[in-house]
Amino acid sequence: MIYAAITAALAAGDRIRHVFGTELAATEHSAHDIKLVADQECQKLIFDLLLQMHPDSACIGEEGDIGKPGAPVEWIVDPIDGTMNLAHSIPHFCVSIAARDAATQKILLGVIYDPMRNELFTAERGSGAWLNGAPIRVSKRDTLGDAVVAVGFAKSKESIDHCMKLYQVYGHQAKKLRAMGSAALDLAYVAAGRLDAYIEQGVNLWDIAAGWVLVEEAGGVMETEQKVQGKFRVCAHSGRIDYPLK
Ligand code: LIP
Repeated sequence: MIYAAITAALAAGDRIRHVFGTELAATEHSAHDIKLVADQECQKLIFDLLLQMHPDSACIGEEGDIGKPGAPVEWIVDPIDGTMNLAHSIPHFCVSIAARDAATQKILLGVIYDPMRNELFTAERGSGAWLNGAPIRVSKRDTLGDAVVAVGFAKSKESIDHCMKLYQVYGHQAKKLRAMGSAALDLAYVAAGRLDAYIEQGVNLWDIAAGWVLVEEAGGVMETEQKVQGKFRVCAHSGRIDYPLK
């Protein structure tokens, strides 16, 4: 199954790399979000490839769901995580594809591909986490004062207000704060030990599903809470530092 996810992620990543830097048509603008035609095109490309290789599966995505109802395996896809960055020609976004066991709701595998750096993060449950074929592990830093913490700014007033509180705490107590605009890449960077933690409130399952298994297979901890309207509060970290506010 991971071969199908990698094939689809690389194909979508190639499509995104080709449009990077061009004028991209938007389908939706809101106060703190944007949706692009490219999101829909990449999701269709990904779904078509996944269902060609696994016709008995179902697909859940940011741009809608298709596939066999009641299928034993569900693909959870964010075709472009970091859409705002792509729309502003900021080269920090990725394709995120996960597979979930429909019966247990357990995430089985995750693939995150950054087409601008050609970095392919992969993980299958029980088989470790990898970056371009090399094993990755979470950070060994064990004090908050040495930690680099990513905080995601979601879209609702509630999540933005909460993020401001996170900024107050970690702006003073962590080594550095980062807000880079892609939950999936933040999670991949926690798994790779580049970040010590990623915290956000108000993200969707497709933003975090692939990174979830990556962080756990890299030896990290995923603290999650499902909130209203299917949104999640996430604190992903190495397990070596206590984070006073999540
Ligand atoms: C984005 C997330 C990011 C969050 C943004 C947005 P998208 O996903 O990756 O962490 O802060 O509000 O939800 O919309 O680019 O797929």
